Amino acid sequence: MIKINAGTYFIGTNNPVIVADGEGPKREVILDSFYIDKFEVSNEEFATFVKNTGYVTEAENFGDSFVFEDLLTQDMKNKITKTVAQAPWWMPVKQASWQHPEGPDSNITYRMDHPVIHVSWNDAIAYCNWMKKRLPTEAEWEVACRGGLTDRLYPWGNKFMPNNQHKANIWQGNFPTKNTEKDGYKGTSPVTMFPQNKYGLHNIVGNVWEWTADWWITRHSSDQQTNPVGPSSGNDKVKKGGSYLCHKSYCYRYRCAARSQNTPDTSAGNLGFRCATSA
Ligand SMILES: [Ca+2]
Ligand SMILES: [Ca+2]
Repeated sequence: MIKINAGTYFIGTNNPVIVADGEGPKREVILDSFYIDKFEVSNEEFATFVKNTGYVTEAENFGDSFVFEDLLTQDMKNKITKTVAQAPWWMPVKQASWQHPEGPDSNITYRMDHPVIHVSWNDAIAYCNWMKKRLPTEAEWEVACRGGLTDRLYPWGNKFMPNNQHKANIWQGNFPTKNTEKDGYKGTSPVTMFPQNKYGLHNIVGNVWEWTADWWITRHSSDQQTNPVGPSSGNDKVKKGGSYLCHKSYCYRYRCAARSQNTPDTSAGNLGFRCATSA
C-alpha cells in the first residue's frame, strides 16, 4: 500500500466536463494520513479471499452479470435477448461472474494478475473487511488519483498522451463499434501495467472503475471539509476512474474529478476496486 500524508488537498473542479455528474465545485478537504492499495485488487487476491472464506459474490447469487457485447463469442450473444435500452452494448450474461467474466465458457486462468471484476460494492466491502482494510472515501480516492498535482485532468497532468505514451487503459477507435486496442488491451490489463502516478498508484484511472465508500450525491458544498465521508444514505455508491470502455466521445470519465454511480448490488465486467486503511 501507499501512504498518503495528512494534509490539505483539493478535490472536484470548477471546470466540470460532465456537469450533471457533480464534478464541481473545486473544494478544499483536510485529510488524515491513510494508506491506499498501489494496485486494483486482482483475481489472484480475490481468489485467496474466496478460498479462505467460501465467500459467494452477489453476481453468483443473482445468476448473471453485465458483460460488454464485443467481449462475448457469437454463440454467447445468440443466447441473449434482453439488453439495456440506453446502453445496448451491455449484455446480461447468465453465470457471468468474477471467475467466469464472459459467462460459463470463460475463465480467469491466464488473467490472475488482472483486476477482479463482476464484484458489487457489497462484495468489495466483504473483501476489504477480511483484509482488515476498508474502501477509500471518494475524497481519499481523488486525492490519491491526483498524485500531488493541482488542477490537472489526469493523474499525470493535462495531456492524455504525453510523448505519445499510453498512460491508462481506455478505449481507442469508435465507441462502441471499433476498438483499435492501441494501448494493447481490448478488455482489462494486468493491475501492474501502465505507468504509476507520482504517489505510485497504477491504473487509478482506466482499466476498471473503482468503488468508493461514499453514497452518491451531485450537489456539493464548496465549504472546506475535514475527512468527508459523503451523505449518510442514498441509493447509489460513487465509483471513480473510468474503465477500458471509456472513450472521450462517450464516457470521458478517466479524469480525477470524474465520477459515476451504481447501486451497491450492481456488478459489471468493468467495475472493480482497491482498498484503503486509516494510518
Ligand atoms: Ca484499451
Ligand atoms: Ca482503475
